[in-house]
Amino acid sequence: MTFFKNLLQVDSAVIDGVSSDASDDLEPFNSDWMKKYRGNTKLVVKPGSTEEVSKILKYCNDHMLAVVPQGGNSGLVGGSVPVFDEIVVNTTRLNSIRSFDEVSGALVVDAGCILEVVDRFLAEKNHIFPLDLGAKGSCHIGGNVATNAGGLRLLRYGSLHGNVLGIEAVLPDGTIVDDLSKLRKNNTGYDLKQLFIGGEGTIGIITGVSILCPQRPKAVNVAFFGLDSFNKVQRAFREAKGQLSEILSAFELMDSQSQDLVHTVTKKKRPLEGDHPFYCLVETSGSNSEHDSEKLERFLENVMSEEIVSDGVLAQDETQMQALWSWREGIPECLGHWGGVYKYDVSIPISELYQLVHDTRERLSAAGLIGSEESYPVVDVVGYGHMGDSNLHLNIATRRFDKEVERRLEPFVYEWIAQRHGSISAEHGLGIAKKPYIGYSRSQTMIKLMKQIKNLYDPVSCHGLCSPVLLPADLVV
Ligand code: FAD
Ligand code: 2HG
Ligand code: ZN
Repeated sequence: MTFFKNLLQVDSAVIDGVSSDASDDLEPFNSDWMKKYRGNTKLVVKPGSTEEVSKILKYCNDHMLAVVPQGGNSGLVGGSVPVFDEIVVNTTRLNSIRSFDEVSGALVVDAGCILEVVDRFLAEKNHIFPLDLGAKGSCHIGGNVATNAGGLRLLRYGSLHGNVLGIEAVLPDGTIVDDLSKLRKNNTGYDLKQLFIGGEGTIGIITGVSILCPQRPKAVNVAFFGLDSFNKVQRAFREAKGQLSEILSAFELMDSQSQDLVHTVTKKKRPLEGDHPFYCLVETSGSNSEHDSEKLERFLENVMSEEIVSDGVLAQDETQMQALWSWREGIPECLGHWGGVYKYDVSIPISELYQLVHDTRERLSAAGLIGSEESYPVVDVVGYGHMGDSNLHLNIATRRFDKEVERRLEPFVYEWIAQRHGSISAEHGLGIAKKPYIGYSRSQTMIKLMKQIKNLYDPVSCHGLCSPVLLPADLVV
């Protein structure tokens, strides 16, 4: 602590917005949303400008101090937690909307702007942020870009790798990289901003983002339906792409277990009568309300008459739309109700997407780890996610984090995915949770290339804390 006090005295301008003493003040920065990872930071800095970020990183670089960037701290792989004793560089005070061009749709914001705040700003301008996710009320745009978050409408608006037009970032030695272009096309050499998108803070701190935002759709419609097999879910998805085509904006999957757990926690009235093994939420976004709802109604009639869908309901107004979405968006929060949740966020070829849930459930059942009584560690195994992106969220809701459960899950899940050439992280990143397992999804050559890039931008990081591959929580500068 004396050391940090000295640091404060060295250059108070550098560390404006510092918290360094009361451990209560530091608690939110030392724990994560899942309450799974613990940090040990004694110092949180909240720079108010790109220049301050630059001064902080230069200072830390010169004094060999480790830092970890932190946005809204909503990440699900522990990447924003100072698990050693890193200084937290929190982006909360970088919160200005810099500019918006209503003709091109190019928006420029500070990295610490909260996603929901930005989307509300855009709503007033009849535009929409091309990313939406359950943590929108707390996550920062910089964190979204650093994790290349996917979210609920990637199917429609595409990945941040395509939508981000430019980035301003600070390298570990304090160099400010100004690549805040607003151009859609710019083929002049390597597109280096892509390294920061999904880079999880390993090569620098993003301070500003320029991004292309589409016009807000005039008409949004939502349908929710029940199906009796995963085969039928796949058929419904094919039909949705064919029949709803350009207006399809989300196709989300939920299994009955996930819906049962949401029901147990929220006690809300279910959207459909009876039990169905699978549920899907389909959203359309277009420009003509009458045309779009007619199209969605026809689609629902069609898939029901073909017996692809067993039962379905269409939202009649905004309130009903939000109520239907809550059965999907509310899953992560409800699963945390019993204690800990083991989370796997995977890409698998779509035909085998749900088989992982069956196999995992069977494995934990065979080991006698699942049950309704308190003595069993596992409450249930559930599968849900972004069907439209072949992205499954396998979640194991537990009463407590448990070594025996963990031993049965890992490396089983990763081996299962590698056998099918899938990805062990579809959208949440590696963080500290998945970093040791990168080899299940990337070849040694790819890992070597990544290390070379990391070393190029951050050559002094290999001191003490550094481990052989990427370690997002160790932006040691
Ligand atoms: P943090 O959690 O603070 O940080 C995440 C990582 O980025 C860390 O490694 C951190 O060091 C780094 N980082 C943060 N800011 C910067 C910066 N300015 N520069 C460089 N590095 C930085 N993710 C999805 O992809 N899709 C979803 O649908 C989705 N839904 C979610 C729903 C819930 C309820 C929750 C809790 C999380 C969800 N997430 C989802 C996970 C999470 O990735 C996103 O919430 C979000 O992108 C993280 O942003 P953040 O500001 O909270 O970042
Ligand atoms: C979602 O799609 C998020 O709801 C969170 O990506 C998934 O908690 C999870 O596993
Ligand atoms: Zn997701």
